[in-house]
Amino acid sequence: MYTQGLDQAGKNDAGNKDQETAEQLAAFQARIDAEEKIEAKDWMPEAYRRTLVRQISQHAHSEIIGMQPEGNWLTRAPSLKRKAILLAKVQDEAGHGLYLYSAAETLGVSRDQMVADLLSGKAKYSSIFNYPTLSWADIGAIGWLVDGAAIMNQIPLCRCSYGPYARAMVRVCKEESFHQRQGFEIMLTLCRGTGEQKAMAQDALNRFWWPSLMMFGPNDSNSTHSAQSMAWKIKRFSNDELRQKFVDITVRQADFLGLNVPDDKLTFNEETGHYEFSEIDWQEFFDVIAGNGPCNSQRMAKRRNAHEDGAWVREAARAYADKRAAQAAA
Ligand code: BYC
Repeated sequence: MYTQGLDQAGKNDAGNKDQETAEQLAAFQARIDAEEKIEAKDWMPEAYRRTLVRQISQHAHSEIIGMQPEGNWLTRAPSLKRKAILLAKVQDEAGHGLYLYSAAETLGVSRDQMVADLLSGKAKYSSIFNYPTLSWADIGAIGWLVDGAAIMNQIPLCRCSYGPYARAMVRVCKEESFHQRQGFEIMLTLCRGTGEQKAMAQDALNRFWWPSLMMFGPNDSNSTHSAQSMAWKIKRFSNDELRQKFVDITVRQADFLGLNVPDDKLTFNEETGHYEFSEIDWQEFFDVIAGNGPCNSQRMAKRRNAHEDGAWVREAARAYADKRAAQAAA
């Protein structure tokens, strides 16, 4: 499975943009417009392939780095039950990452290359994971808001034009849905608890609200990839459309919890049926994705160490594969 994309690059010159003809591009777009799924061995424009490698690998990196803020609370979860649930959630995120690396590999990029791009800082991962988890309520806020935002963004990806990515998203979304509910349930428990617990939940909402809205990416007017990705049906909704859907749903959930969304200008517009909210601090967003958020260097240092610590596992797996290959050849 992993070598399909590599095979394909040689067969149809997908790696050589100059050889793409107008007919090929038109036929490809016609397939997209007809809602056909593009599969790993199909002809595709090089820019489509590169866009998918960028997005899917960054998505995978987000899942892997995203284990850190929650992993921070595994040893401090308030009960054995909470610990078991959190452990299962964090393991799910690892699974999503591996699933997504596999989907990206079908496009002819190796996992080693993707990991190297993450570790060198060339490839991005979601801005949200560069914020610290200071209290147990942050674990509730991550499940509720971060997984909630992730589902909003990922449900449409189940209909992405690239088959392997779309299919991977189906399972990922089911698990994210469980994650969102466990987060909301933590928040609900805290909000029905003591005054101190409710204040902890409010503080977590205050710190995670704006970074969660930033997860959807820059405003449509500043989104470099959206127009092309929507034409290719990789993205089905724009960044702003998904952000608005998220706000509309989540503000009502905050009301149910009895928490205040930290936005003085938040108002419900009866005519449009949508909440209007303040301008996002885009300077903060661009600082974070440039590597200057509160935890960027900590997250990357931990990831680099984990990668180095795992070198012996990769060596052992390679040695075993070589042994099996030699046995098969003999
Ligand atoms: N953070 O043209 P745009 C999870 C970058 S993990 C960082 O709008 P696009 C979970 C963007 O990459 C779920 N960078 O881009 C895990 C581009 O830069 P490059 C993560 C961002 O791709 C553990 C530039 O800004 N979800 O659920 O059309 C625990 C211009 O943006 C961000 C995914 O990865 C950001 N927030 O749209 C708990 C979903 N936003 O690449 C939970 C898959 C934008 O040119 N990805 N940038 O250097 C997508 O849907 C799209 O890639 C995005 C951005 C909507 C994120």
